[in-house]
Amino acid sequence: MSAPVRFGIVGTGFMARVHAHAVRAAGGVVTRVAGSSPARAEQFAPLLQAQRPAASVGELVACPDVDVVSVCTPNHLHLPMAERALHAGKHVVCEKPLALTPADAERLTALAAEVGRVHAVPFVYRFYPTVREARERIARGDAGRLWLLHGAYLQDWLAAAAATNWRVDPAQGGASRAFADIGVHWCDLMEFVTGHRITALNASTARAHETRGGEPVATEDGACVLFRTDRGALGSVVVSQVSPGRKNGLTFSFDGTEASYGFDQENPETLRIGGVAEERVVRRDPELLSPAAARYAVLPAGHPQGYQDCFNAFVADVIAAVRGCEVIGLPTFTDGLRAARVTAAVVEAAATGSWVELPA
Ligand code: 4PW
Repeated sequence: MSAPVRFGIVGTGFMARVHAHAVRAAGGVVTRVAGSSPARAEQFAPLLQAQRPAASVGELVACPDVDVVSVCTPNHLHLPMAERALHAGKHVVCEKPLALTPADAERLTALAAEVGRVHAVPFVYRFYPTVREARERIARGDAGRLWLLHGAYLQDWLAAAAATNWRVDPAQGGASRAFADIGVHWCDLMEFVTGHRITALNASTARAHETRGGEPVATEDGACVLFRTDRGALGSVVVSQVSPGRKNGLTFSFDGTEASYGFDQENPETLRIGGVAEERVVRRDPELLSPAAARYAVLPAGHPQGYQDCFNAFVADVIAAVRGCEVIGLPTFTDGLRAARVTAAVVEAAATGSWVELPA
C-alpha cells in the first residue's frame, strides 16, 4: 500500500476545517497548518488535527512532508499563496476565486500547467451523486433539447445589517462578493451538468444594506444574471446572501423539450425528473444510479450524504490525480479561471447595463 498523501493547509477558518476533515476521510493526512500568525497556527493545529503547525506559509511550502498545499485564506491571498506552493513544487488545491482579476487567474493557471502539478478548485457540488446522475442522463439525450436553464443560490448569513466579514471588503474579497462567492458555484454546476457554456450575459446587482457595522459597503448582497449559451439555451440565476431563512439554497431546473431536471442542495438525496405526463423522483440509491454517479454514493440509500461528503469525494479525486490516475470531472484551475471570467463579466454587465460576451 502506498503512503498517505500529505496535505499542508493554509488558513484556519471554516473552510480549513472542511478541508482537514475531507483529507482524513479520503485517507490523506494533514501534516501542517499555517495561519495568519505562528500563534494562530499553534492554536489551530490541534483543532484541525494537523501533525504540526508551520510558523509561516514560507515554512509550510518548503516542508518535505507536504505533498499538496490547500489554500483556504481570504480571497486576496489565494494567488500569492498558490504561486508560492507551485514554485515549491507542490500540488495545489486553491479555494475560489483563484485571483481577483481574470488576468491574474490566467497567470496562475498557466503556471500550474507549466510546473505540471495537480491543481484543483473545490467546486464541490459536482460531487453529489444526484448531480452526476442528472449529468449522465442529460449527456445521453434524455432531456431532449435543453432550452431553459434556471435556478438560484440563496444564503442568509449576511442578513443582519451588523453582520460583516472580510468578504465584504473589496480589497480582501474582490469587486464581486455574492456572485464571486456562491454565484460561481451555480454557473460551474450548470456548465458541468448540461455541457452548455455561457457565451453572453447581462446582470444587475443590489444591496440589502448600504452600510455594515457603520461602514459603507461597496460589494453586492445579491445579483440577477440573465445568460445565453453556446447551444442556444436561455438561462437565469438569482444569487443572494441576504435571503432570510435560506441557508445554502442552491437549486436548479434544467428544462429540455422532453424532460426537466431539478436539484436542491438542501435536499440532495433526490433528483426530480419532470415529464409532461409524469414526474419521477430518483433516490440516491447506489443500486439504481448510473455507474458514473454510483461511484460517489458511498452510503446505502436512506443514509443521507451531504456537503462534507462532496468535499471528501473531491479530495479523494485530488489524491487519485496526485497518484497519477485519470479523474473525470475534477474541477481544476481551468475551471477556476472560467469562474473568474464569468465573475468579471457579471461585474462589467452590472456596471454598464449591457450584454457582455464570453468565450465559450
Ligand atoms: O464556497 C462556498 C462558500 O464560500 C460554499 O460552498 C458555501 O458558501 C459555504 O460557504 C460559502
